[in-house]
Amino acid sequence: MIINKATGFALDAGRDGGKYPYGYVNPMTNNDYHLWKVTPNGSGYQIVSKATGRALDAGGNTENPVYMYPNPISGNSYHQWNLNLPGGGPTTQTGSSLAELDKKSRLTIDEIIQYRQLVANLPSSQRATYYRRLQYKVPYFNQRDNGYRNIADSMCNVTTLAACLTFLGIKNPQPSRQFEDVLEDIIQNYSWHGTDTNPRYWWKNFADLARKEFGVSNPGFAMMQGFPVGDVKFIENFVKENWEPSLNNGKAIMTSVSTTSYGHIVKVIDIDWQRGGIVVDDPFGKAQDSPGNSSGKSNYTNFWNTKDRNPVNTQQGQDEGGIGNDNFWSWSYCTEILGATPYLILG
Ligand SMILES: [Ca+2]
Ligand SMILES: [Ca+2]
Repeated sequence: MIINKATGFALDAGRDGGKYPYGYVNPMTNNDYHLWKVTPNGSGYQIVSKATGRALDAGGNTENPVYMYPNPISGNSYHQWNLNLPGGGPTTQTGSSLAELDKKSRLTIDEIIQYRQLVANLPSSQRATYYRRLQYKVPYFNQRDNGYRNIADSMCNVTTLAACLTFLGIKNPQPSRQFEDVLEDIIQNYSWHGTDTNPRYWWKNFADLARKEFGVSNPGFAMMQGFPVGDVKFIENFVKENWEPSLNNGKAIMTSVSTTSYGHIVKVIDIDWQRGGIVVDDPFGKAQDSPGNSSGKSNYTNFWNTKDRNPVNTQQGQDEGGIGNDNFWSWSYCTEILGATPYLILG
């Protein structure tokens, strides 16, 4: 954006159907008329509107007003602007392009931030594809290797929250420690209610923590209604109406599941209509997608992450080893482990 120092207004490319620029009172990063592409042009820079593709033109030498020329012309001095900016003006872009980042199977936190910025600049119709792909590029978070090893098996909550925040491009404020251990410290300052017995078991705290500590917007947690086991149509409709639009918009989803007697929390990363089910990052291990689950049965026997992984201070952006990454759960299994369960959409 190009914002005037005196007025605080944004240079907007949209007056008279895009023929003239003007100052808009409220700069908006999601308004393409306020976004400009600045690229070298001869000894200066051309300044092109993202919304219209028109070039800022100085108007000639007959006191014509500055206006928007239909197309940028290389070498046209009326399209060349010298930018008197702090630090000497824009440099050529140092980051990677979206195509380069998209080739990588895993992204660091800085790359995730950059990826999301590049996707946000795409036309809205193109964003969903990339947001859905980004879900698979975010590192895997394992709760059983946490620094707080003695409570690690109760840390699906903060571990999944760390994974969700990382997907949203939120940096770990203490990079020398695992993000989930840092979140554990933070959440212990929150209170809880009812039978939850610890702040990390209280769903409201996940929503509040994300908002207050990291500025992540969310509507608060919601409850999925109960439904009969085996009602595949119900879960398909629920996912289609409630979760898939959020994934398409680049949001993160954490949900409670009854894969263990005391309940568990995973990150929903994809809806796979071809195979018929959802894909999750499960911080505990690889729950077996097999029928006959009940809230009293664990489907992890022999498929949990080991606890002997060293408590390395995993840098955000590195996979923590484990077998719960990108795990597929069929619709029929979903009907056994979802229902009357809380979930939270972040971002
Ligand atoms: Ca961990
Ligand atoms: Ca994953």
